[in-house]
Amino acid sequence: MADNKIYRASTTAPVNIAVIKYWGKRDPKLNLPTNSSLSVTLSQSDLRTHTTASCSPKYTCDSLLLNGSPQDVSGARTQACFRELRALRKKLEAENFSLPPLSTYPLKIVSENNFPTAAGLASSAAGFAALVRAIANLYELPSTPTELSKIARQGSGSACRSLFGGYVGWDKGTAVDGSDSVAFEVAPASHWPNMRAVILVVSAAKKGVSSTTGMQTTVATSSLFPARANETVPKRMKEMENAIKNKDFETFGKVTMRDSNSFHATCLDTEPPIFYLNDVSRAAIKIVEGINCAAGKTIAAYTFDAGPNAVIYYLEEHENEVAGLFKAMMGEKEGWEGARGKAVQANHE
Ligand code: 2P0
Repeated sequence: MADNKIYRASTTAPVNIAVIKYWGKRDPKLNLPTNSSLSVTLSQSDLRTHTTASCSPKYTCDSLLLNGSPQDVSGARTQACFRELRALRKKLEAENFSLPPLSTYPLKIVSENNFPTAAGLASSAAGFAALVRAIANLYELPSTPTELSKIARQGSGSACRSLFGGYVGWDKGTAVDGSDSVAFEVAPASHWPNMRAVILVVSAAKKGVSSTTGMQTTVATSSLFPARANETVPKRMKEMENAIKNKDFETFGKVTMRDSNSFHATCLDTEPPIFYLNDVSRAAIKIVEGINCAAGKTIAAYTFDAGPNAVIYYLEEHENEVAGLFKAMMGEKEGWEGARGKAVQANHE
């Protein structure tokens, strides 16, 4: 009898916010970066993508629905993820003839974000991580998060970091085929469980310059960029890994803020210049400086991705001085919404 079944698997993937930023590709096709990066995974109860992958001989073509809207799946990035995951499933099927030939069936992917898409909140990171893991679960692949990170990276670079919880590095690697450009766990969330993040959504609008286009232009035109990629970031990666291992917030915070500023400086140094920060973002920087000045040490650290939204890291014991103060000062200001996050272990199903 013909197989008319629908095979299905669901998963969630968290948002990650980099404290050492990925900006620049040495290979745009494979999404191989010019520098390593490091991020903190946010709580899935606050910010995450939920994805269901299904396949069936009844389906007529591959499809992807994001927040209820059909998406184009013909792009090279989505195709690369589908191709690599199907190849791994095909291998399993060749080793075990009793397995149904899922690799030959069209795929249907249904994803929902619980945060604004493409607003500088790493939606592509959680999106591709969830897509890859949902299909890997559907295909019952024995792959580790590191192995899957190589596939998710081809969907969107920062997605490789969303396959882990806690504190996550992405090694730029040196191999031309990208085989060593993978994500790795620096420390689980349980290592430093009092880390908190408050996200200040300045604008939920789609960003003006996409990360992919922006970073390509920066690599091609910025004179500051080579020093950032070759000298500044390698040194900061070591400092940041040590700060996390030692639970040294002072260093964690200082390096986070300096790296955000260095990334935005290379954006401004791009021809034509790229402006992701706005006046409200700069006001947030001033408030953090005020908080740290009043405390006499670094207890809050801002970072901004490819958009104006601020992510402020702090420790739970400074909730009132940091998140409380932000709420009091900015709560009334138009365009500001607080979304409280907590750095926790991602749920690997
Ligand atoms: C990061 N960003 O490390 C940096 C900081 C934005 C600023 O990773 O072209 O969407 O899909 O590989 O992953 C955004 O870049 O770019 C990003 P693609 P992606 O989080």
